[in-house]
Amino acid sequence: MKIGIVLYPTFGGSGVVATELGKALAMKGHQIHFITYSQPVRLGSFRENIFYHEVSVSDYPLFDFQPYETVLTSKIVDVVKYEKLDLLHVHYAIPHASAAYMAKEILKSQGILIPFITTLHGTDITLVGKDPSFEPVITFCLNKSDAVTTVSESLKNDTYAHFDTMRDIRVIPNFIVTNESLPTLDLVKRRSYALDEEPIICHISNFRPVKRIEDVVSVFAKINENIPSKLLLAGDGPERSLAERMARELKICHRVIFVGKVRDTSHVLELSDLFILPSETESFGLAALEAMALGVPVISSNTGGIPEVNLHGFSGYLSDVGDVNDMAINAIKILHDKNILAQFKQNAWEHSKKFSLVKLLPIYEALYVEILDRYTK
Ligand code: GMT
Repeated sequence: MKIGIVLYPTFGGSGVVATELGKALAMKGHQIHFITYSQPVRLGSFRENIFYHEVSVSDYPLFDFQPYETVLTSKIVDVVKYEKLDLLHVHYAIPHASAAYMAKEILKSQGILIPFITTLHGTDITLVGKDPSFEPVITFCLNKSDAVTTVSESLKNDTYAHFDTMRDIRVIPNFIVTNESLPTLDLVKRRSYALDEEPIICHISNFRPVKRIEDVVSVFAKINENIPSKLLLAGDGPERSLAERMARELKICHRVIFVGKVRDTSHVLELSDLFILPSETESFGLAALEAMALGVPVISSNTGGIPEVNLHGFSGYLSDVGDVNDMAINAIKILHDKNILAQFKQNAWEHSKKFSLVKLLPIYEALYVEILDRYTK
């Protein structure tokens, strides 16, 4: 199949999932055309069956706001027409679903039929999408998509709760490339961050308020009072200075290491003993799954789709949003005994296999075939 994937190219989970999906489909022989405004972070270099079409918006002085969605729509029309695409798969509703709908209508007027599938990732529904300034457009596009998928049951329920739609929504969970075994620890590298007896705790995100970075630092401070540890913070964003300020106030600066944006998060996860994800809302929690796939247990909030990923008492623990005491107690339960930690690491890795790419890729492919069949009959 020739598939156009419209995505955000940044470090966000939706872009990561869309890119990894495209790469995996290309490996299976499909021709993949990524359409977005800059090279997707996880795309890597030149690969067989993968093409990248950049949407560049010129800076016209009349506009205070450059019309990205219009330029994206024209680019989609162009790519579908000249690359002879069979199908579009757009990730994140805003503005990708409305651009795809518009492109579809333009192409229809020229005698070209193209279906589009919308995958909802979270904030496009739970935070941004339900804002009255987006809601009517999102509702319309959900109803007009040839198929809608969400990355968790929780997000599916949120979509029905916030939008006026009765349409069928399929849940296709996010996936990871699973590892055959737990990675072997690079002790030399680990020693540049922590003493052998100090657990390494980590958090990876875009440091937006929804991630509750303040809770990450509070939980870590409580753990550190009981078990001297190190905190690795990967990523960057608006709440980073809050985390730095808190670390200074709590006098734990020497224990907190900011590593900034990391292209390959496995480098941080491979050194870590525990991952903290205390988010306010999270449709899935791909970062937690990526941690589990490398044998890192997860201390998280119990919001949104996280309980579908992190199993309480097995791959980690879940607490109410903001309950930093409970999170710290749970973390200490895992970290205080080497055997318990080893068991949780094993469990996290085992459970991550439920989300292996090998299991989930055929579900996407089957959906593509089903939708295309409707267009050819
Ligand atoms: O979480 C983010 O800040 C990025 C965001 C995105 O839209 O790229 O992530 C969302 O999609 C991910 C991939 O499906 C999910 O794993 C995240 O849980 C979801 N984020 C939220 O719901 C806050």
